[in-house]
Amino acid sequence: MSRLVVISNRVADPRKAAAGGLAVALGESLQQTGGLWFGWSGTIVEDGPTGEGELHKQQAGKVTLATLDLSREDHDSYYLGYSNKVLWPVFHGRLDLANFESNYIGGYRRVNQLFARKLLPLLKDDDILWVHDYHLIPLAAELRAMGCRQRIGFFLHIPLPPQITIAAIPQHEWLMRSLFAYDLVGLQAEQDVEHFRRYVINEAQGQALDGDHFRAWGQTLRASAFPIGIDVDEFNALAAAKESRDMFETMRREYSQRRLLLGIDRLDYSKGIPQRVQAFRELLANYPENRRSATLIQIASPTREDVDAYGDIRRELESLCGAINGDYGELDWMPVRYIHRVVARKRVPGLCRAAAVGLVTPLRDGMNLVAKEYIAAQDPDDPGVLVLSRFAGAAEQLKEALLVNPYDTHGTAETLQQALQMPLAERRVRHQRLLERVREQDVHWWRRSFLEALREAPAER
Ligand code: ADQ
Repeated sequence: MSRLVVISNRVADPRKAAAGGLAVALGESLQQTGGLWFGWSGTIVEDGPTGEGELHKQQAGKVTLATLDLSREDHDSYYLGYSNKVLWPVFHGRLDLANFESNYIGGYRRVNQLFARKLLPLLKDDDILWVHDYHLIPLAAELRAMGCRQRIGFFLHIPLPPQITIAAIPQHEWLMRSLFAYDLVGLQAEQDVEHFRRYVINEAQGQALDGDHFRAWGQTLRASAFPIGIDVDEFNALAAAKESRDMFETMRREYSQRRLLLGIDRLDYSKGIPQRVQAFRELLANYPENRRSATLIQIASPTREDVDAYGDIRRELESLCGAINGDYGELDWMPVRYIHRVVARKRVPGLCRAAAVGLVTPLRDGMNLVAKEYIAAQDPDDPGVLVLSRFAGAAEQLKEALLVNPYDTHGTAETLQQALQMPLAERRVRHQRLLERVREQDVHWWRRSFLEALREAPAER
């Protein structure tokens, strides 16, 4: 079997449980093939030269971890700049938050070239390469320019927006053309594939062929949806462990007379957290029976704080939660508990299980794994209800959730009330169907189907 080489912005040691589902899932294939995982080391060299970085190698069982330092200038233009101030907002439909400063693209190209140059000598002829996410879109094109002929697949973890939104990126043609250096492009949802198809036909004047194959710029590739899942067994093992059971008991005790609604997210503007809190406010206003009896716990972990838009969303959320607690709170009841921190992964299943309603209401999301974790964590005999944004990739699979438009505050509030009122029999039926889907299309299924498709993809080189 060919050796698997994974390339992503960050590298995790797959043997460490804290690394989470993706690292564990990729780790399994990497272990089987004695693979290589390549990426940024996390180290920034303050006055380092641009386009250069020291390579570190470390053995993690059978897996080699190869990581590269980045200079401050490269990091800021490639990661903070082009990746997180251009690609992230545009791909999530937030053109208003994009900053098309011209020096970002230089850093993005330079770091992709640096990755290619340092990776190439580590490759064997029959390796199979799997590149992850928006930081590294042009990596295959850079590798090909240096003579790399191995099979290379790409998976985009975030949504691919409609053609006219992509076209707002000054370098969109270069970016989309560079995707055609891959043999397989994996997207989260069918809707993303549809956006890809429209771009190829209308913007690139290419063709859609049979079986998700596309031809443009003289190259053919396959682009299909491979919805990412969670590691259900790993999650269940966490749920059964002491930390999680303790968490569940504590929450049940603390909120014995109250219903919990729960949101767990990175504090990202794509996650729709202020809109969710507004909907909760409207629930309290329109259905006063929920006052004193419902509590929203919103856990939002700090993320990308070097980017201005993230400071803005934090302030907005703080003031909103403060206002609701001021307006509706009682001496013995706070409507919203907002916690700006990470919850230990070991406790997440217990917390999810204690919540009567799971709120996953992003304005836009590639997939959203919290939705799947919430389902996996429920007691099948008395499950909670998932309220899910129709704009999360997960909505294509999780049709039995209560789907909402997070921009519609009134509609979302009505759905929250419906969730809180849902009879046990209906909750059970919906949960059972959702759980089947989460189990069938778990992270191992995702990895296997992507790698199988990559091995079979048309490789013309
Ligand atoms: P993210 O945007 O990070 O991922 P998501 O899919 O929800 O979003 O995954 C987040 C993970 O981190 C989950 O396992 C969740 O439990 C955990 N997490 C989030 N906030 C936390 C907190 N405050 N405390 C503890 N744990 C927290 C990107 C894309 C998604 C896509 C994934 C995987 O944006 O759309 O689903 O990659 O492809």
